[in-house]
Amino acid sequence: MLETKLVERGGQNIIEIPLWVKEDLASNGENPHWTAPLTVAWPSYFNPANGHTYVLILQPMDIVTARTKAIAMDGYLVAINDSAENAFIVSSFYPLTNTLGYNTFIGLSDEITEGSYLWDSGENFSYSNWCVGEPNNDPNQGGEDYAEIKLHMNAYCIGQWNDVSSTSLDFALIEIPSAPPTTNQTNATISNLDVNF
Ligand SMILES: [Ca+2]
Ligand SMILES: [Ca+2]
Ligand SMILES: [Ca+2]
Repeated sequence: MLETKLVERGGQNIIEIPLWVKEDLASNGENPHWTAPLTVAWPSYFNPANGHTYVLILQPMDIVTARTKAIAMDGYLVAINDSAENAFIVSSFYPLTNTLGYNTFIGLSDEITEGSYLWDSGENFSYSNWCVGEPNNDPNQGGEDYAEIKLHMNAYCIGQWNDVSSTSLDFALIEIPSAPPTTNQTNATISNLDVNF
């Protein structure tokens, strides 16, 4: 069993999960070898503009795992619906992710029809904030159908989006279409994270 604990860091409530990234997960040259505990930010990130709660899981994972965790929390991988929401995400989470070497999945893909992007949330896809030259569906990666937001300090075009492949590992940002839960619900959500390596 993993022991999670709620800690305060920089005025934010953070769930700390005592896991360590295995070195073989850092095969990509831009990813550092971590030795620090992984953390999940919860429940501090309430966006008053839409009344939604955002949970960042600071654990490198593939897109299938990321989507599974979002659903387990009664949410979806974040749908960035306008420039204000994009700015909220960058200002809230870049300070947590910028030195950690991974970008962050958002809930946008063209896995059904190449070039036709859909939000996991089911919302209309109208706003976009792609990095210049993206999405490129990079053939060297066998195609790319899943979107990330660039939130690490060495990334080109920080705060903008890129498409990556199904084997890419990223952090996950989950949007929950409700206000932060009560303490009891928070405890339930911690168990729902079901983090395993
Ligand atoms: Ca949204
Ligand atoms: Ca694609
Ligand atoms: Ca790309």
